[in-house]
Amino acid sequence: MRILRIAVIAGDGVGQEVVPAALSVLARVGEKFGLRFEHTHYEWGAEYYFRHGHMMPPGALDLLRDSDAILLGAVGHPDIPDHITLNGLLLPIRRAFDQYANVRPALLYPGVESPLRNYKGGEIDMVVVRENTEGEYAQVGGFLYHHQPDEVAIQTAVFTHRGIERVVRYAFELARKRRKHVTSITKSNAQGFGMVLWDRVFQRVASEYAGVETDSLLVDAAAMNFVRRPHTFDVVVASNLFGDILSDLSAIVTGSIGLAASANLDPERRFPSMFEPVHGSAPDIAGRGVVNPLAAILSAAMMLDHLDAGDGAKAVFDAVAAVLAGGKIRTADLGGSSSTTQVTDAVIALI
Ligand code: GGG
Repeated sequence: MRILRIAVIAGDGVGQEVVPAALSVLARVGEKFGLRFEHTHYEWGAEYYFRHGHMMPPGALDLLRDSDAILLGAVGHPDIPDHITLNGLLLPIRRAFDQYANVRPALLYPGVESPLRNYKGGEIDMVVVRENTEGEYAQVGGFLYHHQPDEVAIQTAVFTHRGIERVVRYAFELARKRRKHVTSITKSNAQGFGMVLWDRVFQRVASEYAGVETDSLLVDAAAMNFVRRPHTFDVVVASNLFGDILSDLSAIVTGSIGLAASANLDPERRFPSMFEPVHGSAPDIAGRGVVNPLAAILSAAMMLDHLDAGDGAKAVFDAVAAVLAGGKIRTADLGGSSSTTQVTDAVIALI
């Protein structure tokens, strides 16, 4: 029997509900496909911060290092500034394990209503590939005259040839397995250094992929076209900030951020990759048993896929698609009244 060692960080808010849901789906996949999951749970996040003054302990990254993958719920708490929760847990993990490709699929499932008129199931199917280790989230900068009236803050976006090239290349390789189209997003008319480098590297890598069509869009035009004609996008590659923003847009045009899964990948497999729903901790609905578990369940399916447990992954993707197509069992974000547990049980029953 194959053993998969999974580091589990449920984190904050609804993370405490969606991660158990994903783990119970994985348990069913394990039974059916002969996999044994060895979970190590790390109680890191906001509660840990209240007790210890940091989101995870010193040495945390070394604890994660030997796992096959990391499953994360959510980070964020109303009583802790968001830059502390994000920079104290999520971003250090992405950087330490060089998870440079953040892959965020957006599929309009049959049975799910898009807020966009005239779009039916299957008609929106794109993947946002977000650069995940540098760019605008590099955390390079500082304060001058901190907390004084004439305070100055400097935040530097870092774009490297290597960092751009590898994520763009990942996007092209992905496009080769899909509809063979890559759209690059920048704002190089206004951001005349880093994003000019991005455009140049994109053009050079594109020249190596003769069978893949390309577009380059400014981020403002891309935002418009995600709403106006989302069916025209296949693989979209963007910087850390733009990919973060656009993937919320791609999530909502396909029905709900409650369906948006993501993978933080080290495509070279030197380190564990991390899988997490795109949504945050949602403190407004946390603890009520109503959160949509499907983003976390689909993230777990992406994890199975990455770990070469493709049959298990397919079984989860198919079960989720069938539950959504059934049209009856769905949480409130999709217009239903089912609980987190009812949706999870429906997925498990179909595996
Ligand atoms: N699901 C993880 C989570 O809590 N995400 C919230 C968030 O703000 N993420 C920012 C990011 O993905 O960079």
